Amino acid sequence: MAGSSGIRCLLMRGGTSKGAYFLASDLPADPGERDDLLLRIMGTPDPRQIDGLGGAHPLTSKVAVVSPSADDAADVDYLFLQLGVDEAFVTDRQNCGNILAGVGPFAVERGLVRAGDERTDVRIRMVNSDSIATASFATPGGIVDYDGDLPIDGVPGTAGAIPLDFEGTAGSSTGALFPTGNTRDRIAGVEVTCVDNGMPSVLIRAADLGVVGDEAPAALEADAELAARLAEIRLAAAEAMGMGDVSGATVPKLVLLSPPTSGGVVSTRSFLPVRAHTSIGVLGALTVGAGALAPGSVADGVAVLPEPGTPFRIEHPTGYFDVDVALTETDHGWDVARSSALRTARKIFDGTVFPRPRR
Ligand code: NQM
Repeated sequence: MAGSSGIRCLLMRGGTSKGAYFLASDLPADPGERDDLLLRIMGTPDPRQIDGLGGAHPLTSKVAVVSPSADDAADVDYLFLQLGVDEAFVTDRQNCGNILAGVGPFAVERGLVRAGDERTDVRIRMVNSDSIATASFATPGGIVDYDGDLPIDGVPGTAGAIPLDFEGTAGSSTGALFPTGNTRDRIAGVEVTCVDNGMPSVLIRAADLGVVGDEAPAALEADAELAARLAEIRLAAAEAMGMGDVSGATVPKLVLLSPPTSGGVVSTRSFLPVRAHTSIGVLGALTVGAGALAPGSVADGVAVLPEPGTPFRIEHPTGYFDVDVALTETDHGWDVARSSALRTARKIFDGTVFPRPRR
């Protein structure tokens, strides 16, 4: 149990992110106590997170809390928690498809799911959005094998493929794929597409904000004028998406779109929402994919659409993200017919973590 005696923890790279994975039963049941403990484990608040596990970036200040599921449709429940780096917050208001990639292997490592002889499918209820994802990974002889030959951009080398299939991602945080009821709106003086295929996001043409869209994440982060404009658009767009006042929240995300330069459908620069993403999130990419496919969105004239029904690539600062997204038109507008992506994960460390003492 929690305390200065240490807590059982598995550190894992999930996709292009890194996080601490815990069994819910190893953490305090009270959310306030749990969050206080996690902040002390990660070394938050501190820009360097020098006294904890965090890696000084939102993409490496993440936590997965995993437990057996009471839902017949799932094997395990996965609660994702995003921690601040220099600010002391813990939020369950967003999901994370990168950290999701490690949840199935973690469930096997901890004995929550019995592995098959070759591969294992784990049905995961994503508690944050109350939707289901199925992850499949290699378990030769009943042991998780993280190795393999799949490269993913943003991670050096290769690892074993973990296909992720999502159900019910459309509107998972806002209630609708296009939460304003439109595929394009004019908000705070700029055209945007507000879309939520698992990650509520505001898509904006980079050119409309005076940038090219091929800048390095650090250069975009350093642009104070751009940051102020993005913050203004985000607050106004979130109101229009029914999300209320999102000051201090990590959603909705912002994504700048520009024409593809190397064979993808569209080029992206995403914001988390203040720090710039070094690649793109999983649900983030599936959300951009859904937005780009919708007729009339701000991607019109920017994106080069794929053959209908075929998987496609979203370009990001460190390469590509391959997604398989298809939309279907219903009586009440656009819905998502298919959402899946390929990731990898790697167990880095399994042991006992010692939280910084309370001050
Ligand atoms: O969109 C970062 C990440 C993410 C989220 C963020 C993610 C997703 O890359 O599914 O994976 O947008 O906060 O880890």
